[in-house]
Amino acid sequence: MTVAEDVYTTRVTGEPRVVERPDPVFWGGSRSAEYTDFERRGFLQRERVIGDSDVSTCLAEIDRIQHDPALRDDERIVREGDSVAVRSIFDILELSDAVRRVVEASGAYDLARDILGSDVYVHQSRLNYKPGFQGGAFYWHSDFETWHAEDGMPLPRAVSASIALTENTQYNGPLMIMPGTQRYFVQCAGATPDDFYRESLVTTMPRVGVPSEDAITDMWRRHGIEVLTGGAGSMTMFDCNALHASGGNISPMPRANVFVVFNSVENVVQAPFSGSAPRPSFLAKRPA
Ligand code: 6CS
Ligand code: FE
Repeated sequence: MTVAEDVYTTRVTGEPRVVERPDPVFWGGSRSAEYTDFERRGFLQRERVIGDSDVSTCLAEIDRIQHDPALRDDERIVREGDSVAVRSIFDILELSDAVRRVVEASGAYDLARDILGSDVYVHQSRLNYKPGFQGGAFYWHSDFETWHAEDGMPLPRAVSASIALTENTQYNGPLMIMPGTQRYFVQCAGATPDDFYRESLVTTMPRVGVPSEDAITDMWRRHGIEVLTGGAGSMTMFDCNALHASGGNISPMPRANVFVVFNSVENVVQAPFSGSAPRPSFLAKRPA
């Protein structure tokens, strides 16, 4: 695909537009009721994909990594902008064999293969950790908009599995999705600054790569917002282009979720479509 033919042009200088997505949401063959529902809403949820002992194993690994002096200044450990509290741990599947094994046993890989209609590889893995009282928000965005512009992901043929390690309640910063927005590509305005990830991963509301308030309001009016609660061990699988966000967490209860992004092997990342330099491998795995 050349930039000239790029349907998913974004980081525009003029007025951003909303374009209908020409590509499928469900790329697989036979559709179960669950997959038909995923195609319509842009996400699906499953309870208890991992058991209590696996949840405990993963939480212990998060604690180990957070307190490992050898990782204290590692750029994969992203801290909140206004404190030393950990916001995200990237490359969680590389940093923890235990977490990797738990995710491999969760059913997420097979589910991603079914939805994407091909074999898959991990584009990015992370733990988003919203500690009690200090968990920061993530403003409304489409992951695919970033992965297309800054990582060179050609088409929206990727999904994210979010596996809850703590209960996700209404009050501790759960994922919120605008169901159906996966079918529209919301262009964003503004050129991508150099090394933008150093800012975008930390700040609640990045200055580039987020839709306008008008676009978000329009999408909210047409699609509403669903708050994705679930017990520890539950999983949400959502489309890479669904508009989503999460509020801050000022409750005493932490919200810790493992996110694994599966990309189709037929959708391997190329040169970033916004012309910026490729991001580090902990954000976007590149073919060897
Ligand atoms: O830039 C990224 O890849 C990350 N940023 C957000 C807000 N969601 C996806 C991903 O973790
Ligand atoms: Fe996101």
